[in-house]
Amino acid sequence: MQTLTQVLKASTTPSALQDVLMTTTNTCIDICNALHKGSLAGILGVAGNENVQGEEQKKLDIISNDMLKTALLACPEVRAVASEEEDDIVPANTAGEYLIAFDPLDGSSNIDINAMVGTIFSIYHDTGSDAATEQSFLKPGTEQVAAGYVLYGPSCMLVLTTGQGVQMFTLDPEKNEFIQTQSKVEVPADTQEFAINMSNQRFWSAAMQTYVNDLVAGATGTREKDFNMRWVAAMVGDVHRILCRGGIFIYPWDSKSPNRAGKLRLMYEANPMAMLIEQSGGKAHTHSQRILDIQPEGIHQRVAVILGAANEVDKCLSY
Ligand code: FBP
Repeated sequence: MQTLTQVLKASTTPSALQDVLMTTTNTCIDICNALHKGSLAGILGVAGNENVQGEEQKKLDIISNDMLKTALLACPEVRAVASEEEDDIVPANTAGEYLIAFDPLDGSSNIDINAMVGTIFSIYHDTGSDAATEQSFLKPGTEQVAAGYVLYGPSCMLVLTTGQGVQMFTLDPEKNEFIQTQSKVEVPADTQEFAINMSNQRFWSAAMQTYVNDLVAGATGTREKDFNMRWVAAMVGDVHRILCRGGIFIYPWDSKSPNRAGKLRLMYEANPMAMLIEQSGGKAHTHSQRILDIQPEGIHQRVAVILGAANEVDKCLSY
């Protein structure tokens, strides 16, 4: 079985991008080892302040953010970083060619209950003689040159695309290296499993309520087949299940969210997951457009997300 380094070396991925990917994934291995210590290292619980999203930050949100920021700013190929936990972009090496946007710890509400969390990243190519600015990052998701996540679960896994399909790697804790465990990931076009936070139902559009009611009605309703439901409360966990066995994941806009934008972040969550899903044969949309076609207006923009099995996404959008 090949290591991540060997897989990248054998690929057409530019060596500078390989360096950015190795810096990111090696730092995720350090985050994984920190997570395993949990309360023994006093890293659980809240940090006592809010991030730019208006959310209470967990200590591990800040620890993982600082670990990634420090490593990436020291990487000569990195031009700038943007993080869900940072108010503004952080310029790095002007001569660098890559911008990286990341969610250092997705699924923060799962940290203190020892449930699945992850790190999500999205990389763009960008050059210029001046330092990068927020404007440099406002590129549609179609321009991503790489995207992935590291899932901190029973085993630590990396799921990665550089635009030639999706591969999965599992961390060998003895060697502290990611080993390729799946070379071609495919999402079945149809499914009988959906993921949505049902407690928000009364705030959804009438169309979304009807769509989900028809799923729940199952074989007794218009869908004529039963559906199962799952909700990990960490997008990285729900998307991983879909890449492993199919399904549909929905975080719709709801009347709770300002200007009906949905909860999830375009740059740090929706775009990288959309690239992984599409590279695995699935689809990823908001209520009205393909996520990867969205022209971002700001680095902390939120969007609605409907992704997974291609035919089921089409079915949902038909409502
Ligand atoms: P962060 O933890 O990075 O803020 O991500 C948001 C998130 O936790 C997603 O991972 C997950 O899909 C969703 O929010 C869960 O939302 P809810 O708390 O409504 O179930």
